[in-house]
Amino acid sequence: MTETLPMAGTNVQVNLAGLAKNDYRGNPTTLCQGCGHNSISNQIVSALFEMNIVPENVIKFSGIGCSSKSPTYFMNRSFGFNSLHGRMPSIATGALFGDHHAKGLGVSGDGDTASIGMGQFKHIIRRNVNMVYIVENNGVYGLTKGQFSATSEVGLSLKHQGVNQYMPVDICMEGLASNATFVARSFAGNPKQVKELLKAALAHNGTALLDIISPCVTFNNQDNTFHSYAWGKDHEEPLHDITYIAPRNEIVLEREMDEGEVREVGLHDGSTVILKNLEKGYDPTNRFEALRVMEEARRNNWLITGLLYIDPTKPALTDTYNLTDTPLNRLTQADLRPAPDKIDLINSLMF
Ligand SMILES: Cc1ncc(C[n+]2csc(CCOP(=O)(O)OP(=O)(O)O)c2C)c(N)n1
Ligand code: SF4
Ligand SMILES: [Mg+2]
Repeated sequence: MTETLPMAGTNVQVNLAGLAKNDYRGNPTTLCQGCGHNSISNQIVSALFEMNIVPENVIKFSGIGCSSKSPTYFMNRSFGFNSLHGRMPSIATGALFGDHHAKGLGVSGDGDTASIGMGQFKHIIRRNVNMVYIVENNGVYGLTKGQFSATSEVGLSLKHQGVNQYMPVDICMEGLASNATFVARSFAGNPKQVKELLKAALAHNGTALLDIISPCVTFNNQDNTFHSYAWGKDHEEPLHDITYIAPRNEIVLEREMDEGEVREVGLHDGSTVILKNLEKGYDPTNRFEALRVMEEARRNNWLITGLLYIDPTKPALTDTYNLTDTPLNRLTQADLRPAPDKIDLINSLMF
C-alpha cells in the first residue's frame, strides 16, 4: 500500500520523499494512442512514486526506437541519456561507474536489444550492472514502420514484409543463459503485475531484466499474433500473484494466503517479494526450474508471466570494485592527484 500524506494547505497527496505523483511524470507522449509502451510508462511513474524514489537519484537510459523514446514521458527531474541504437548497455555501464550510488533505469526495445544490441545486452547482464533493464517487446521494429524483429514468431505475416521464416530469440532465456540475477516477463495488458515487478526490479541489486510484451497497435496487433493485446489476454499464464513489500512495512498479506502457496523472497535492501503461486509451487530461485518453465511455455505457446528467476545474493558490478564512497564523478583534482612521495615511489618502481 502507498503511504501518502496531504501536502500542507492543499489536497495534493505526497509520498515519503515529499513528492506528488506529478513530480514523477514526463512530457506528453508522442507515441500512437493505445501503444503498449505508454501503458508501461504509466506504471513506471506509479512504481517510482509509491517507492518514494528521489528522481534526482535515478539515471534513465535508452537506445533507439519508439520504446527508447519512452523515458521522455516519465521522470523529467531525473538524469537521462537517449543513446545510440543497441548501445544503451555500454553507456549505462560507464555512467553507473561514474556515480555508483545512482540507480539506472533503462528502456529498450526488442530490435534495440535482441537485434543490433544483442552483444551489448549479453555483457551487461553477465556484469550485473545495477539497473532495471526493460525490454518493451512488440515483435516488430515500430519506429521504422513495421519490419520483423528478432523476437517475431515464425510464420508471422506482416503487411509489406511477407512471412517471417526465422526462429525467434527469447529475451528471458538469453538473459538466463548469460547468468542474469533477475529475470521477469510481463504483459502491458496486465498493469498491476507490471507495477509490482517494476518495484521488485528497482529494489534488486544488479541488473533486473524485465521483458514486457508491449503491443504495437499500428504494425503488429492482429488477434492471432504473439505480441498482440488479444493474444496476450487469451494466452497469459501468470506463475503467481506478486506483491512487493517495502522494508519498513509489516508483511500482513501472508495471513490471508494459503500457506503452501506462498513464497517470500528477501531482497538486499530489506524489502520482500511475496509470490502467491497460482498453479503448482514455483521456486524462482531455482535456475533449472526457470529454464524448464520457459521451455514448456515455448512449446505450448503460453505467455508465461511473473518473476521467473532471482538471485539476490550476487554482488552488483560496482560492489566488486574497491570504489571510494564519493562517486568518481565528484572527486576533485586534489582527491585524485597522488602525493609527491607516492609519485616518486611509483617512478622508482617503474624505471
Ligand atoms: C545504427 C542504426 N541502425 C538502424 C537504425 C534504424 N532504426 C531505428 S529504430 C530501429 C528499430 C527499433 O525497434 P525496437 O527496438 O523494437 O523499438 P520499437 O520501435 O519497436 O519500440 C531501427 C532499425 C538506427 N537508428 N541506427
Ligand atoms: S508505431 Fe507501434 S511501437 Fe511505435 S508508437 Fe506506434 S504503436 Fe507504439
Ligand atoms: Mg519493437
